[in-house]
Amino acid sequence: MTTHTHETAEYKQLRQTMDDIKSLKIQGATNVAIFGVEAFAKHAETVPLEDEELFSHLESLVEELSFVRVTEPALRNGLRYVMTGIRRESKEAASEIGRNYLKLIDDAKKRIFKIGAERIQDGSRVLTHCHSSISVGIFLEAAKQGKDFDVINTETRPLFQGRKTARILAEHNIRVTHVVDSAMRWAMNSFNPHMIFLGADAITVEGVALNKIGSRLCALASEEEHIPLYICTSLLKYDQATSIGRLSEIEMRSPTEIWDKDCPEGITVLNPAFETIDRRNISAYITEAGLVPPQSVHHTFRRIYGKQIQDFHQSWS
Ligand code: RUB
Repeated sequence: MTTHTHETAEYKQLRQTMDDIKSLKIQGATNVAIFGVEAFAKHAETVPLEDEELFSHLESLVEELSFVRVTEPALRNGLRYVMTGIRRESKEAASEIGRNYLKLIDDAKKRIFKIGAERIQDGSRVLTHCHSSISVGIFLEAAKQGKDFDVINTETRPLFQGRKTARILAEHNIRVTHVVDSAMRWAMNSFNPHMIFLGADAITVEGVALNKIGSRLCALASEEEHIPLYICTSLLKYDQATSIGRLSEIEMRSPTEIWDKDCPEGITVLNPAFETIDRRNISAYITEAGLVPPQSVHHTFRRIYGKQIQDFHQSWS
């Protein structure tokens, strides 16, 4: 009996992963990349197709998966990495190639946690927004090193990802103060945090970061209160398409996440998921390559990953 492309367990798992990314069961740019690349690579290895049929099937899946959440270049870079690897080697090597990308992410995370933790001292107070696994990883590393500090975090409407951050910190005995998003500037003024740590979903060629809605307000308030703001992220989130002039897209999510059943007729509810943080407001990126100023992100990305991740310029021309 012939197995069809859509019947394998790996294909079903890939579809499930896409649903979980869309619904935010898998949340945060790093996890989106990890789970997306893993499921794609396993499917690529087992799909019962060869040659042209194989590549056209995989390319269409790359297109679909890349835009399940539009503001996620770490996933797109990972899919590009796997496709390049398959073309160079064979589809039989796909899972291993996928694991190599996950290792890049994992190595980057470990380095960022250590480098970021250097910034935290006894008595430090840090403000964060939303749930960034990278920012949280830095806090946990600093706590592991025995540093005594506290964190202020926002609840992050409409889906309350900030509660996840607060829960994890509390579970690790890190003092955390939780406020509503609109109290962000009030919290800066009242508690004088020494610095702000935000994650990133995407980084553009100009060194602009894209992160959860509210991040730009946070950056503007940090300017008013003179608080340094760091973006804690792997350079794998660099959006290569921005270097040929494309704009990084901002995902619009369903209005029902904000106001569902009892929303009266005649009201337009908008739910942008992310916004840009001007590079002017970014003191530095805390990355696997160390602290990187916004204007150096593009060159640092190419220096570190240029050989491993197919250059966007090549694939585009
Ligand atoms: C999460 C968010 C996070 C970044 C970075 O948005 O904006 O700050 O994704 O996360 P969402 P990480 O909840 O819509 O996915 O540091 O884990 O990569």
